[in-house]
Amino acid sequence: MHALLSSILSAFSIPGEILTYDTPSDGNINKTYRVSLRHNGEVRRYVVQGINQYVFPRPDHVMENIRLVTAHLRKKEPERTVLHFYETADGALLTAAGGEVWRVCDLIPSVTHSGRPSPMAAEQAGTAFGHFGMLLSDLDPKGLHEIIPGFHDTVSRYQALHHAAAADPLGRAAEVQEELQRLLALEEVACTLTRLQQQGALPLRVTHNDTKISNILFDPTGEHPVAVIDLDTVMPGLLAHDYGDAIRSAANQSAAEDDLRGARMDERILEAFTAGFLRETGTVLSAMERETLYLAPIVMTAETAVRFLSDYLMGDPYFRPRYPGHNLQRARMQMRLAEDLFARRAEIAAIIRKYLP
Ligand code: GN1
Ligand code: MG
Repeated sequence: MHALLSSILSAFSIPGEILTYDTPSDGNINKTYRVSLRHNGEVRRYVVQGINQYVFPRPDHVMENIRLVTAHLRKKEPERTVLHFYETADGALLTAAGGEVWRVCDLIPSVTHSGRPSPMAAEQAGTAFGHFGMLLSDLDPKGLHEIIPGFHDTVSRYQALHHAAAADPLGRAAEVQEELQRLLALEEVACTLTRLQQQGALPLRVTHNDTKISNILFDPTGEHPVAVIDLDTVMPGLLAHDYGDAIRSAANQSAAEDDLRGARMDERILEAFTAGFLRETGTVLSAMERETLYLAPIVMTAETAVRFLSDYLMGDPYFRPRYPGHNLQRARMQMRLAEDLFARRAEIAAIIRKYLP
């Protein structure tokens, strides 16, 4: 690995001798290495990432979107930290080595919340993701590639689950009948936002699409966001998805996506995140967006359950499992959380109303 990392770094004209490297990522998709280099007596740190080409068949499109979005963010707020990717000698943001496609960016000294954030950190996270969406609200989504077609098309995600259960290539369907039935019970409500968007009632915007709380870097105190990361899925989408996915990942009792004990909404985190998010985006939202936002946490959590369960049925081709049955466990947790969010939708709607300007 040492030699591979070295050759990647030199393709990006980054000089120095590798001191250490490790793999920090709790991501399910890309391969990530943190690398320390010494150059002229100084230590510099970088993130080297191998892009998962099963998930991202066009890494060049991923990087074009990232270039566009980071340039827009930098132009609007030059003083703020934005991910910075290196270019090869011929101006490319990617290099191929060892059968993979790689990119390199500066490592931003920071901590992430992979567990539950404090309410204060959750409010800050809401502000960070909300601010991100607000700054991008004047960027035309037509200028961006659709990186993963139908990424948050909940209707197609449900169709894929029906197909996976019918095809049942590994004979796993019998064991997940209960999960299938319970997810089916949520199908209609979970598909509401996609249907409204298809009818033209909800606007497409430039959105992040993967607003897990761990995709915000905080300063070492863990309270102040420094940067929004994981821009791979920045593309046209619904702002509601960004709100909903953050609530899914942060406002529960455990935040580990496979921990069943966490499958209950934490109303303090819901409120804190919502306050921050709506302070930034409240004035941008259309009347229909305001009215339907309360559905977003249910939609995103049910959709994530559907994706994990489909993947389990198909033999885990997409989400890297860390133990056998991991994707089923993830699906169960997300399904239960979605049920809790659905049962408590009036509570969510009331909190949103409280913070809408
Ligand atoms: C994936 O990139 P990563 O590992 O943080 C996935 C998200 C899911 C998430 C669930 C491109 O996120 O959509 O919500 O796993 N990203 C992609 O943990 O599919
Ligand atoms: Mg991601």
